[in-house]
Amino acid sequence: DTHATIVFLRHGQSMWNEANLFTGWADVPLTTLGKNEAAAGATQIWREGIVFDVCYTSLLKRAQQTLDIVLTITGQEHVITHNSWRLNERMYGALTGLDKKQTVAKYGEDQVKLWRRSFSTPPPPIDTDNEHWPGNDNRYAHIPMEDIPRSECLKDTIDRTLPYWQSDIMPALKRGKTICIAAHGNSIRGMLKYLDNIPDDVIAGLEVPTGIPLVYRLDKNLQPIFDARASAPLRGYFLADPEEVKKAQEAVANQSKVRWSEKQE
Ligand code: DG2
Repeated sequence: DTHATIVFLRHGQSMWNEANLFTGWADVPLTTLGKNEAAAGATQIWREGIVFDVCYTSLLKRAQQTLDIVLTITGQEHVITHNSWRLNERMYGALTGLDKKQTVAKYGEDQVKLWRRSFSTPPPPIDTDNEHWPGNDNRYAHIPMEDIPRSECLKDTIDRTLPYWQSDIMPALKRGKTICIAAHGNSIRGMLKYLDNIPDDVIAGLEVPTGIPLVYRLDKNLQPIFDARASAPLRGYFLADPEEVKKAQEAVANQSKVRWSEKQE
């Protein structure tokens, strides 16, 4: 029997996804395509008949816009939303704002893969005079300066996301609520790792597709109930057919792939 339900939703295409720039904590809006991806996800949530009790999102526009679109299209504008910096994307350090393919051209494919997908190698730290340094941004003024990251690997991201999971998300799940978490590739990875006990190297390579809702039904011990539609190693299921999920996952992985024709330029 389902005691509580979680819908994870990674935001759709942002302006910087479209431009193929490392984003992290840079606050860029969705593109029109990104809004449409959110709308498609919303339609799936509505079809599945999921009604939220409470929602969670990051302090970044692209996740907030995604959640707004979902709540509007499913007719649930009144649902309370909590925002936290702990659900933000991984802080991309000195790579923030750089072109993913140009970075490959400069540092090589292996190094960039390590920065993007290793569990514990953070990108180089950002300078505190960089315009993207979050320490100068008032939306983070309530966070002790020493907690504001200068760069984060997946492990660092998970370590800052999970305290929020314990303090703010778990209580709602214990009370049997249906919740939506609209967030980012790496903050969602952290929660999935925890829920499904996924090893470090496997979670680092797991691509979270954009805009496709991922549903977890939890039993009364808050353990995921295996669903026939689940895609391993996850016990949750995507609201899309497996082919579409696979394509969306490959698209994310390939953001730093330089095509042969581009190598010749
Ligand atoms: C991407 C993820 O985050 O990058 O920060 O550039 O999905 O929030 O726009 P998003 C970014 P990768 O981890 O896939 O390199």
